[in-house]
Amino acid sequence: MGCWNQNVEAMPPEELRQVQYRLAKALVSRIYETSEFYRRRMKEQGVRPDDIRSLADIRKLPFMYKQDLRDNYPDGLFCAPRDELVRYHVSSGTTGKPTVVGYTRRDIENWSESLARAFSSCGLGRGDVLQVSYGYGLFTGGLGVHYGAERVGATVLPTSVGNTERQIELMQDLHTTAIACTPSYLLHMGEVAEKMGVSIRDDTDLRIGILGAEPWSEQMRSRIEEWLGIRAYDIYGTSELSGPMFTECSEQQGIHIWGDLALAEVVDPKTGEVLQPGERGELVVTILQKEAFPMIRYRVGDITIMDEAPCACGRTHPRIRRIQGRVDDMLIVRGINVFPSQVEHALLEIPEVGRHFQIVVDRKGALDAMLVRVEVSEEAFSDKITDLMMIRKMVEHRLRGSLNVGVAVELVEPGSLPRFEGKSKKVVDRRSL
Ligand code: DLL
Repeated sequence: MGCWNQNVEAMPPEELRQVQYRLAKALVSRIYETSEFYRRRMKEQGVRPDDIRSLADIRKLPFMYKQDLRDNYPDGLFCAPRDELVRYHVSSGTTGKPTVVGYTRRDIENWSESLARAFSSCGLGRGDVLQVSYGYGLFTGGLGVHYGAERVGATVLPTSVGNTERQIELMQDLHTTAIACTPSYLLHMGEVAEKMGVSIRDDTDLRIGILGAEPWSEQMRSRIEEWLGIRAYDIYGTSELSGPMFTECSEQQGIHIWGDLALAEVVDPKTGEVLQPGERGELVVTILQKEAFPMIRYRVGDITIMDEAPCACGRTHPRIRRIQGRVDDMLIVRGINVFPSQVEHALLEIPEVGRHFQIVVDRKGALDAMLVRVEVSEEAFSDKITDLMMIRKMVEHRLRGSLNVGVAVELVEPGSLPRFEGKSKKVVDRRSL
Protein backbone atom coordinates (compact mmCIF):
# COMPACT_ATOMS: atom_id res chain seq x y z
CA MET A 1 0.00 0.00 0.00
CA GLY A 2 1.22 3.51 -0.78
CA CYS A 3 3.07 5.42 1.92
CA TRP A 4 1.53 8.45 3.58
CA ASN A 5 4.94 10.08 3.87
CA GLN A 6 7.24 8.27 1.43
CA ASN A 7 10.41 10.24 2.26
CA VAL A 8 10.22 9.38 5.92
CA GLU A 9 8.72 5.90 5.77
CA ALA A 10 11.21 4.58 3.21
CA MET A 11 14.26 6.43 4.56
CA PRO A 12 17.49 4.35 4.44
CA PRO A 13 18.02 2.76 7.89
CA GLU A 14 21.36 4.50 8.47
CA GLU A 15 19.77 7.88 7.78
CA LEU A 16 16.90 7.01 10.12
CA ARG A 17 19.38 6.25 12.89
CA GLN A 18 20.98 9.67 12.32
CA VAL A 19 17.58 11.31 12.62
CA GLN A 20 16.92 9.36 15.81
CA TYR A 21 20.23 10.41 17.27
CA ARG A 22 19.62 14.09 16.50
CA LEU A 23 16.11 13.98 17.96
CA ALA A 24 17.19 12.05 21.06
CA LYS A 25 20.02 14.45 21.75
CA ALA A 26 17.76 17.49 21.40
CA LEU A 27 15.14 15.85 23.61
CA VAL A 28 17.59 15.00 26.38
CA SER A 29 19.00 18.55 26.40
CA ARG A 30 15.52 20.03 26.49
CA ILE A 31 14.16 17.95 29.33
CA TYR A 32 17.35 18.39 31.33
CA GLU A 33 16.78 22.14 31.08
CA THR A 34 13.06 22.18 31.72
CA SER A 35 12.24 19.31 34.05
CA GLU A 36 13.24 18.99 37.65
CA PHE A 37 12.37 15.27 37.54
CA TYR A 38 14.58 14.40 34.56
CA ARG A 39 17.47 16.53 35.80
CA ARG A 40 17.42 14.75 39.16
CA ARG A 41 17.12 11.32 37.56
CA MET A 42 20.02 11.93 35.22
CA LYS A 43 22.19 13.31 38.01
CA GLU A 44 21.48 10.23 40.11
CA GLN A 45 22.59 8.10 37.17
CA GLY A 46 25.68 10.28 36.62
CA VAL A 47 24.77 11.20 33.05
CA ARG A 48 24.62 14.63 31.43
CA PRO A 49 23.23 15.73 28.06
CA ASP A 50 26.82 16.02 26.73
CA ASP A 51 27.31 12.30 27.34
CA ILE A 52 24.89 11.48 24.51
CA ARG A 53 27.35 11.30 21.62
CA SER A 54 25.82 8.47 19.63
CA LEU A 55 22.48 6.72 19.42
CA ALA A 56 23.82 3.86 21.54
CA ASP A 57 24.53 6.35 24.35
CA ILE A 58 20.79 6.46 24.96
CA ARG A 59 21.44 3.28 26.95
CA LYS A 60 23.20 5.39 29.55
CA LEU A 61 19.88 7.01 30.46
CA PRO A 62 17.86 5.62 33.35
CA PHE A 63 14.65 3.67 32.72
CA MET A 64 11.23 5.04 33.61
CA TYR A 65 8.43 2.96 35.12
CA LYS A 66 4.67 3.27 35.63
CA GLN A 67 5.49 3.93 39.28
CA ASP A 68 7.15 7.21 38.21
CA LEU A 69 3.83 8.40 36.81
CA ARG A 70 2.11 7.50 40.02
CA ASP A 71 4.73 9.20 42.20
CA ASN A 72 4.47 12.37 40.14
CA TYR A 73 0.67 12.50 39.85
CA PRO A 74 -0.93 14.51 38.36
CA ASP A 75 1.51 16.59 36.30
CA GLY A 76 5.00 16.33 37.83
CA LEU A 77 6.41 14.86 34.60
CA PHE A 78 5.00 17.52 32.30
CA CYS A 79 7.61 19.44 30.32
CA ALA A 80 5.41 22.09 28.70
CA PRO A 81 3.73 25.09 30.32
CA ARG A 82 0.14 24.40 31.29
CA ASP A 83 -1.31 26.92 28.85
CA GLU A 84 0.28 25.07 25.94
CA LEU A 85 -1.65 21.90 26.69
CA VAL A 86 -4.58 21.27 24.39
CA ARG A 87 -5.73 17.93 25.84
CA TYR A 88 -5.52 15.47 28.71
CA HIS A 89 -6.13 11.74 28.65
CA VAL A 90 -6.34 9.63 31.79
CA SER A 91 -5.93 5.91 32.32
CA SER A 92 -5.71 3.41 35.14
CA GLY A 93 -2.69 3.51 37.41
CA THR A 94 -1.42 0.63 39.50
CA THR A 95 -3.34 1.68 42.63
CA GLY A 96 -5.77 4.45 43.53
CA LYS A 97 -4.26 7.18 41.38
CA PRO A 98 -4.78 7.22 37.62
CA THR A 99 -2.11 8.29 35.15
CA VAL A 100 -2.58 11.62 33.42
CA VAL A 101 -1.02 12.44 30.06
CA GLY A 102 -0.99 15.94 28.54
CA TYR A 103 -0.59 16.94 24.90
CA THR A 104 0.45 20.14 23.16
CA ARG A 105 -0.92 20.97 19.72
CA ARG A 106 2.23 19.57 18.16
CA ASP A 107 1.90 16.35 20.18
CA ILE A 108 -1.59 15.84 18.74
CA GLU A 109 -0.19 16.58 15.26
CA ASN A 110 2.52 13.94 15.64
CA TRP A 111 0.10 11.41 17.08
CA SER A 112 -2.24 11.94 14.11
CA GLU A 113 0.70 11.73 11.71
CA SER A 114 1.74 8.42 13.26
CA LEU A 115 -1.72 6.97 12.76
CA ALA A 116 -2.10 8.47 9.29
CA ARG A 117 1.01 6.55 8.22
CA ALA A 118 -0.28 3.44 9.98
CA PHE A 119 -3.77 3.57 8.47
CA SER A 120 -2.41 4.19 4.97
CA SER A 121 -0.21 1.15 5.41
CA CYS A 122 -3.37 -0.95 6.01
CA GLY A 123 -5.00 0.49 2.88
CA LEU A 124 -7.34 2.91 4.59
CA GLY A 125 -7.98 6.32 3.08
CA ARG A 126 -10.36 8.60 1.23
CA GLY A 127 -13.62 6.87 0.41
CA ASP A 128 -13.48 4.69 3.52
CA VAL A 129 -15.98 4.99 6.33
CA LEU A 130 -14.24 4.13 9.60
CA GLN A 131 -16.48 3.24 12.49
CA VAL A 132 -14.59 4.06 15.66
CA SER A 133 -15.90 1.73 18.33
CA TYR A 134 -13.18 2.47 20.84
CA GLY A 135 -14.31 4.46 23.85
CA TYR A 136 -14.28 8.24 23.42
CA GLY A 137 -13.37 10.28 26.47
CA LEU A 138 -10.55 9.78 28.91
CA PHE A 139 -9.42 6.63 27.07
CA THR A 140 -7.01 7.39 24.24
CA GLY A 141 -8.53 4.91 21.78
CA GLY A 142 -11.53 6.82 20.42
CA LEU A 143 -10.12 10.30 19.90
CA GLY A 144 -6.67 9.02 18.94
CA VAL A 145 -7.94 6.85 16.09
CA HIS A 146 -10.46 9.53 15.12
CA TYR A 147 -7.84 12.19 14.41
CA GLY A 148 -5.62 9.76 12.48
CA ALA A 149 -8.54 8.61 10.33
CA GLU A 150 -9.64 12.15 9.54
CA ARG A 151 -6.10 12.96 8.51
CA VAL A 152 -6.05 10.24 5.81
CA GLY A 153 -9.35 11.53 4.50
CA ALA A 154 -11.59 8.73 5.74
CA THR A 155 -15.11 9.54 6.94
CA VAL A 156 -15.32 8.85 10.65
CA LEU A 157 -18.38 7.35 12.30
CA PRO A 158 -17.68 7.93 16.00
CA THR A 159 -19.98 5.34 17.57
CA SER A 160 -17.78 4.77 20.62
CA VAL A 161 -18.30 1.49 22.43
CA GLY A 162 -21.62 -0.18 23.30
CA ASN A 163 -25.18 -0.04 21.94
CA THR A 164 -24.20 -2.85 19.64
CA GLU A 165 -27.45 -3.31 17.71
CA ARG A 166 -27.47 0.33 16.75
CA GLN A 167 -23.83 0.06 15.69
CA ILE A 168 -24.74 -2.75 13.33
CA GLU A 169 -27.63 -0.80 11.84
CA LEU A 170 -25.36 2.20 11.28
CA MET A 171 -22.69 -0.04 9.82
CA GLN A 172 -25.21 -1.15 7.18
CA ASP A 173 -26.91 2.19 6.57
CA LEU A 174 -23.76 4.31 6.33
CA HIS A 175 -21.71 1.66 4.52
CA THR A 176 -18.91 1.31 7.04
CA THR A 177 -15.84 -0.14 5.30
CA ALA A 178 -13.51 -0.30 8.31
CA ILE A 179 -13.91 -0.64 12.04
CA ALA A 180 -11.56 0.15 14.91
CA CYS A 181 -12.30 -1.67 18.17
CA THR A 182 -11.01 -4.42 20.41
CA PRO A 183 -10.91 -7.85 18.75
CA SER A 184 -13.28 -9.23 21.38
CA TYR A 185 -15.81 -6.46 20.74
CA LEU A 186 -15.76 -7.23 17.03
CA LEU A 187 -16.45 -10.90 17.78
CA HIS A 188 -19.29 -9.80 20.02
CA MET A 189 -20.63 -7.59 17.22
CA GLY A 190 -20.52 -10.53 14.85
CA GLU A 191 -22.60 -12.57 17.29
CA VAL A 192 -25.12 -9.80 17.90
CA ALA A 193 -25.39 -9.21 14.14
CA GLU A 194 -26.20 -12.88 13.56
CA LYS A 195 -28.93 -12.72 16.18
CA MET A 196 -30.36 -9.75 14.26
CA GLY A 197 -30.24 -11.83 11.07
CA VAL A 198 -27.34 -9.79 9.65
CA SER A 199 -24.19 -11.39 8.29
CA ILE A 200 -21.28 -8.95 8.54
CA ARG A 201 -19.57 -10.84 5.73
CA ASP A 202 -22.52 -10.74 3.29
CA ASP A 203 -24.73 -7.87 4.37
CA THR A 204 -22.21 -5.08 5.08
CA ASP A 205 -19.34 -3.36 3.23
CA LEU A 206 -16.86 -4.00 6.06
CA ARG A 207 -13.43 -4.98 4.71
CA ILE A 208 -10.89 -3.85 7.32
CA GLY A 209 -10.62 -4.26 11.11
CA ILE A 210 -8.10 -2.19 13.07
CA LEU A 211 -7.98 -4.24 16.22
CA GLY A 212 -6.03 -3.92 19.45
CA ALA A 213 -5.92 -2.42 22.95
CA GLU A 214 -5.90 -5.96 24.35
CA PRO A 215 -3.94 -9.16 23.69
CA TRP A 216 -5.08 -11.37 20.82
CA SER A 217 -3.58 -14.16 18.78
CA GLU A 218 -3.00 -15.31 15.21
CA GLN A 219 -5.74 -17.90 15.69
CA MET A 220 -8.15 -15.16 16.69
CA ARG A 221 -7.12 -13.18 13.61
CA SER A 222 -7.87 -16.15 11.36
CA ARG A 223 -11.21 -16.69 13.04
CA ILE A 224 -12.20 -13.03 12.60
CA GLU A 225 -10.96 -12.81 9.02
CA GLU A 226 -12.67 -15.98 7.87
CA TRP A 227 -15.93 -15.45 9.72
CA LEU A 228 -16.41 -11.77 8.93
CA GLY A 229 -14.71 -11.68 5.53
CA ILE A 230 -12.30 -8.84 6.40
CA ARG A 231 -8.56 -8.19 6.79
CA ALA A 232 -7.75 -7.67 10.46
CA TYR A 233 -4.74 -5.53 11.45
CA ASP A 234 -3.10 -5.26 14.84
CA ILE A 235 -2.95 -1.76 16.36
CA TYR A 236 -0.74 -1.00 19.34
CA GLY A 237 0.02 1.76 21.78
CA THR A 238 -0.33 2.74 25.40
CA SER A 239 -1.74 5.85 26.98
CA GLU A 240 1.61 6.84 28.52
CA LEU A 241 3.17 7.03 25.04
CA SER A 242 0.19 9.00 23.56
CA GLY A 243 -2.28 6.22 22.86
CA PRO A 244 -2.72 3.98 19.80
CA MET A 245 0.13 4.91 17.44
CA PHE A 246 1.31 1.95 15.41
CA THR A 247 -0.21 -0.80 13.27
CA GLU A 248 0.81 -3.61 11.01
CA CYS A 249 1.10 -2.85 7.31
CA SER A 250 -0.62 -4.86 4.59
CA GLU A 251 2.02 -7.60 5.02
CA GLN A 252 0.61 -8.36 8.51
CA GLN A 253 4.09 -9.33 9.70
CA GLY A 254 4.64 -7.14 12.74
CA ILE A 255 3.90 -3.59 13.83
CA HIS A 256 5.98 -0.77 12.33
CA ILE A 257 7.33 1.60 14.97
CA TRP A 258 7.95 4.95 13.27
CA GLY A 259 11.57 5.55 14.20
CA ASP A 260 11.45 9.35 13.89
CA LEU A 261 8.64 9.43 16.47
CA ALA A 262 9.66 6.63 18.81
CA LEU A 263 12.85 4.79 19.63
CA ALA A 264 12.04 1.20 20.57
CA GLU A 265 14.35 -1.18 22.44
CA VAL A 266 13.70 -4.66 23.77
CA VAL A 267 15.43 -5.47 27.06
CA ASP A 268 15.83 -8.40 29.38
CA PRO A 269 13.13 -7.70 32.00
CA LYS A 270 15.36 -8.91 34.84
CA THR A 271 18.68 -7.26 34.01
CA GLY A 272 17.57 -4.38 31.78
CA GLU A 273 20.23 -5.39 29.26
CA VAL A 274 19.35 -4.51 25.65
CA LEU A 275 18.59 -7.63 23.60
CA GLN A 276 19.32 -8.40 19.96
CA PRO A 277 16.61 -8.35 17.29
CA GLY A 278 14.91 -11.75 17.37
CA GLU A 279 15.22 -12.08 21.15
CA ARG A 280 12.12 -11.92 23.30
CA GLY A 281 11.97 -9.31 26.06
CA GLU A 282 10.28 -6.23 27.45
CA LEU A 283 9.52 -3.30 25.20
CA VAL A 284 11.14 -0.01 26.17
CA VAL A 285 10.14 3.16 24.33
CA THR A 286 11.45 6.70 24.11
CA ILE A 287 9.03 9.12 22.51
CA LEU A 288 11.34 11.35 20.54
CA GLN A 289 9.28 14.40 19.68
CA LYS A 290 6.79 14.71 22.51
CA GLU A 291 6.62 18.17 24.05
CA ALA A 292 4.20 17.93 26.97
CA PHE A 293 4.89 14.44 28.21
CA PRO A 294 8.14 13.00 26.89
CA MET A 295 8.89 9.47 27.94
CA ILE A 296 12.48 8.36 28.17
CA ARG A 297 13.26 4.65 28.07
CA TYR A 298 9.85 3.79 29.43
CA ARG A 299 9.48 0.15 30.52
CA VAL A 300 6.11 -0.54 28.95
CA GLY A 301 5.70 -3.97 30.54
CA ASP A 302 4.71 -5.66 27.25
CA ILE A 303 6.66 -8.64 25.96
CA THR A 304 7.67 -8.70 22.31
CA ILE A 305 10.49 -9.31 19.82
CA MET A 306 12.21 -6.64 17.72
CA ASP A 307 12.46 -7.25 13.98
CA GLU A 308 14.83 -5.05 11.99
CA ALA A 309 14.69 -7.08 8.78
CA PRO A 310 13.48 -5.17 5.69
CA CYS A 311 9.72 -5.42 5.26
CA ALA A 312 8.23 -6.44 1.92
CA CYS A 313 6.09 -3.28 2.00
CA GLY A 314 9.22 -1.16 1.49
CA ARG A 315 8.95 0.75 4.77
CA THR A 316 12.30 0.79 6.52
CA HIS A 317 11.14 1.40 10.08
CA PRO A 318 11.65 -1.45 12.56
CA ARG A 319 8.81 -3.73 13.56
CA ILE A 320 7.79 -5.39 16.79
CA ARG A 321 6.02 -8.74 16.75
CA ARG A 322 2.55 -9.20 18.18
CA ILE A 323 2.55 -8.55 21.96
CA GLN A 324 3.06 -11.87 23.70
CA GLY A 325 2.23 -11.06 27.31
CA ARG A 326 3.09 -8.81 30.24
CA VAL A 327 6.00 -8.77 32.63
CA ASP A 328 3.66 -7.70 35.46
CA ASP A 329 0.22 -8.84 36.57
CA MET A 330 -1.79 -6.24 34.62
CA LEU A 331 -5.03 -7.65 33.23
CA ILE A 332 -6.99 -6.19 30.35
CA VAL A 333 -10.73 -6.56 30.84
CA ARG A 334 -12.93 -5.26 28.03
CA GLY A 335 -10.03 -3.15 26.87
CA ILE A 336 -9.53 -1.56 30.31
CA ASN A 337 -6.28 -2.11 32.19
CA VAL A 338 -6.82 -3.56 35.63
CA PHE A 339 -4.10 -4.14 38.20
CA PRO A 340 -4.82 -6.53 41.07
CA SER A 341 -3.24 -3.84 43.29
CA GLN A 342 -6.08 -1.46 42.34
CA VAL A 343 -8.65 -4.01 43.50
CA GLU A 344 -6.73 -4.49 46.73
CA HIS A 345 -6.49 -0.75 47.25
CA ALA A 346 -10.24 -0.26 46.72
CA LEU A 347 -11.17 -3.16 49.01
CA LEU A 348 -8.94 -1.87 51.81
CA GLU A 349 -11.15 1.20 52.03
CA ILE A 350 -14.26 -0.90 52.71
CA PRO A 351 -14.46 -2.02 56.36
CA GLU A 352 -17.17 -4.62 55.63
CA VAL A 353 -14.74 -6.80 53.69
CA GLY A 354 -11.42 -8.40 54.62
CA ARG A 355 -8.04 -8.32 52.90
CA HIS A 356 -8.43 -11.61 51.09
CA PHE A 357 -9.76 -11.63 47.57
CA GLN A 358 -9.51 -13.48 44.29
CA ILE A 359 -10.13 -12.19 40.77
CA VAL A 360 -11.67 -14.57 38.25
CA VAL A 361 -11.73 -13.43 34.61
CA ASP A 362 -13.68 -15.38 32.04
CA ARG A 363 -15.44 -14.90 28.71
CA LYS A 364 -19.19 -14.66 28.45
CA GLY A 365 -19.80 -15.12 24.75
CA ALA A 366 -17.10 -12.95 23.20
CA LEU A 367 -16.92 -10.48 26.08
CA ASP A 368 -14.81 -10.53 29.23
CA ALA A 369 -16.50 -10.92 32.57
CA MET A 370 -14.71 -10.18 35.83
CA LEU A 371 -15.69 -11.59 39.17
CA VAL A 372 -14.10 -10.54 42.45
CA ARG A 373 -14.55 -13.03 45.25
CA VAL A 374 -13.94 -11.36 48.58
CA GLU A 375 -14.18 -12.44 52.19
CA VAL A 376 -16.65 -10.52 54.34
CA SER A 377 -15.03 -9.23 57.52
CA GLU A 378 -15.84 -11.09 60.77
CA GLU A 379 -17.71 -8.04 62.08
CA ALA A 380 -19.91 -7.61 59.03
CA PHE A 381 -20.57 -11.31 58.54
CA SER A 382 -24.25 -11.97 59.00
CA ASP A 383 -26.73 -14.72 58.28
CA LYS A 384 -29.23 -12.20 57.00
CA ILE A 385 -29.25 -12.39 53.24
CA THR A 386 -30.48 -8.81 52.83
CA ASP A 387 -27.46 -7.47 54.77
CA LEU A 388 -25.07 -9.44 52.61
CA MET A 389 -26.82 -8.35 49.43
CA MET A 390 -26.44 -4.73 50.42
CA ILE A 391 -22.74 -5.20 51.09
CA ARG A 392 -22.30 -6.99 47.77
CA LYS A 393 -24.01 -4.17 45.83
CA MET A 394 -21.94 -1.56 47.64
CA VAL A 395 -18.66 -3.39 46.93
CA GLU A 396 -19.63 -3.77 43.26
CA HIS A 397 -20.38 -0.09 43.07
CA ARG A 398 -17.10 0.92 44.70
CA LEU A 399 -15.03 -1.42 42.52
CA ARG A 400 -16.72 -0.20 39.37
CA GLY A 401 -15.98 3.37 40.44
CA SER A 402 -12.30 2.78 40.93
CA LEU A 403 -11.65 0.33 38.06
CA ASN A 404 -13.95 1.87 35.44
CA VAL A 405 -15.13 -1.55 34.42
CA GLY A 406 -18.18 -3.56 35.50
CA VAL A 407 -17.37 -6.19 38.11
CA ALA A 408 -19.50 -8.89 39.71
CA VAL A 409 -18.78 -9.50 43.37
CA GLU A 410 -19.22 -12.71 45.29
CA LEU A 411 -18.99 -12.50 49.07
CA VAL A 412 -17.50 -15.50 50.81
CA GLU A 413 -17.12 -16.47 54.45
CA PRO A 414 -14.15 -15.12 56.42
CA GLY A 415 -11.20 -17.51 56.12
CA SER A 416 -12.57 -19.43 53.12
CA LEU A 417 -10.32 -18.22 50.29
CA PRO A 418 -7.02 -20.02 49.75
CA ARG A 419 -4.01 -18.69 51.70
CA PHE A 420 -0.58 -18.74 50.11
CA GLU A 421 2.77 -19.08 51.75
CA GLY A 422 4.78 -17.90 48.80
CA LYS A 423 3.66 -15.52 46.09
CA SER A 424 -0.12 -15.39 46.27
CA LYS A 425 -2.13 -16.25 43.21
CA LYS A 426 -4.84 -13.64 43.24
CA VAL A 427 -5.93 -13.98 39.62
CA VAL A 428 -7.56 -16.88 37.83
CA ASP A 429 -7.72 -16.06 34.12
CA ARG A 430 -9.88 -18.55 32.24
CA ARG A 431 -9.86 -16.72 28.93
CA SER A 432 -8.15 -18.30 26.01
CA LEU A 433 -7.27 -16.11 23.04
O1 DLL B 1 -4.99 0.47 25.04
C1 DLL B 1 -4.21 2.32 23.70
C2 DLL B 1 -4.82 1.69 22.49
C3 DLL B 1 -6.07 2.11 22.08
C4 DLL B 1 -4.13 0.75 21.76
C5 DLL B 1 -6.66 1.57 20.94
C6 DLL B 1 -4.70 0.19 20.63
C7 DLL B 1 -5.96 0.62 20.22
P1 DLL B 1 -3.83 1.65 27.52
O2 DLL B 1 -5.23 1.62 28.00
O3 DLL B 1 -2.84 2.49 28.24
O4 DLL B 1 -3.76 2.13 26.04
O5 DLL B 1 -3.32 0.15 27.50
C8 DLL B 1 -2.06 -0.15 26.99
O6 DLL B 1 -2.78 -2.38 26.41
O7 DLL B 1 0.59 -1.79 27.37
C9 DLL B 1 -0.72 -3.51 26.24
O8 DLL B 1 -0.54 -4.29 27.41
C10 DLL B 1 -2.20 -3.54 25.83
N1 DLL B 1 -2.33 -3.46 24.38
C11 DLL B 1 -2.62 -2.40 23.62
N2 DLL B 1 -2.66 -2.74 22.31
C12 DLL B 1 -2.37 -4.07 22.26
C13 DLL B 1 -2.25 -5.01 21.22
C14 DLL B 1 -4.37 1.51 24.96
N3 DLL B 1 -2.43 -4.68 19.94
C15 DLL B 1 -1.79 -1.64 27.13
N4 DLL B 1 -1.92 -6.28 21.55
C16 DLL B 1 -0.49 -2.04 26.51
C17 DLL B 1 -1.73 -6.64 22.84
C18 DLL B 1 -2.16 -4.52 23.58
N5 DLL B 1 -1.84 -5.80 23.87
